[in-house]
Amino acid sequence: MPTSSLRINAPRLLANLECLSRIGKLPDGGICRLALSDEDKLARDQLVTWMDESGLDIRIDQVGNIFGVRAGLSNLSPVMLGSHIDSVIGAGDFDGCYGVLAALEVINILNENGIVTKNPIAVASFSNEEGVRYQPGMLGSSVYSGALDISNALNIVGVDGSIYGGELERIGYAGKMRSGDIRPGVYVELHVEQGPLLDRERIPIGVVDGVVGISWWEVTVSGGANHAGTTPVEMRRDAGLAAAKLVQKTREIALKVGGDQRSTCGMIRFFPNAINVIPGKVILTVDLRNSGEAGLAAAEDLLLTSSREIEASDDVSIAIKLLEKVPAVKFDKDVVSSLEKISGALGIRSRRMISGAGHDAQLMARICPTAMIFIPSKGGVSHSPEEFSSPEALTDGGNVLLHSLLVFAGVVDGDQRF
Ligand code: HGY
Ligand code: MN
Ligand code: MN
Repeated sequence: MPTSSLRINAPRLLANLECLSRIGKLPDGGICRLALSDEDKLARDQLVTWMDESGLDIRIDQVGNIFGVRAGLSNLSPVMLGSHIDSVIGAGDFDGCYGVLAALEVINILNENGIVTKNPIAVASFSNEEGVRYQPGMLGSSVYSGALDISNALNIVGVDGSIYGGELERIGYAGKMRSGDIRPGVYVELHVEQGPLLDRERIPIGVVDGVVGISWWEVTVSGGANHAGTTPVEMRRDAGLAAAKLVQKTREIALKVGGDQRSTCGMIRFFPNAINVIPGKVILTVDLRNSGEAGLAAAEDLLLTSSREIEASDDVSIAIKLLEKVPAVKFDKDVVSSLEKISGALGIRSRRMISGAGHDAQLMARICPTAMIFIPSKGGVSHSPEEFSSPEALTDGGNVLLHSLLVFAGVVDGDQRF
């Protein structure tokens, strides 16, 4: 069969996505497969089984990234396709998993058609991309790309008090391969958009040429625990009220900085968290994002000044700790234009866009030419059980990934060979 008429086996991809989505399924819908949890282990085991069945050489690195490698005719730099399979709490079926399983589907098509690529291929599943249990997020790709030191990573304490390295040993994924040893010539990540743009504009493919900058903060508000009934207002040092004011302020920061500035308080914990005790302490998180470094810096400054104002007005103290800082990236223009051309050659309309969500590609861009392919998310919803992409969209994205691989791995003539 001429390579131009190759297409993925959509029913197989959809079945594998459905199978993986059953691991960590919550009773009320949604998935909870936090990094290095028992559910993550089960999903990893399933992925490794599929990789083995597809004839891939499985390698696991010191931080728990999983790679399935397929030899090429040469030992040129491999083409790497991947994403992540860990999830947030109440996740949808496709965030991360789609990119990993579509890459595996590409391998199956090559196998079934007896195609040996010029470049080797590596399918990657990066560890702890979401960062819900262990901050920072994109931990596996950060270590892989040299942005985070392996010993620091292994000693990270999770929100549940567990230690990253200890949990990695417990689930049996503390690999021996030095992180970063497979040096890709190009990295392409297929992902659901997780935003409203493609769905709203009815465009099947997004060619992603950049990702926003992200900073994550842990804010500790300390006041004074006291009796809910006997303590007059003027005597209160209410950490709960002060925290509520800060949550309001973070929304005002996004509006004040404007543009594509985003700010979110996703986690908040009251201490002692008792109905009749004025909270003495509150720990909350702030997630700031902006496609421009100046905008992100302005938002961070406003977070600081807002905290100082609330300290004064509410007689509390506020400590702010940086949990993660990932700069905005622009992807490789040759890879971007190749993806556009490939989508066009398949007769699938595309548009360029940047990503408001963080991705492993954001780190891989530090070490090799990188870009991403998006498909529409219905209603732009993600990080929710309502996340949905149609079988047609999932198939389109898989076919663009398949033909991108054929070009980048030297099987067919295309724009760029790596
Ligand atoms: O937070 C993010 O943007 C990604 O889903 N990890
Ligand atoms: Mn993701
Ligand atoms: Mn996500």
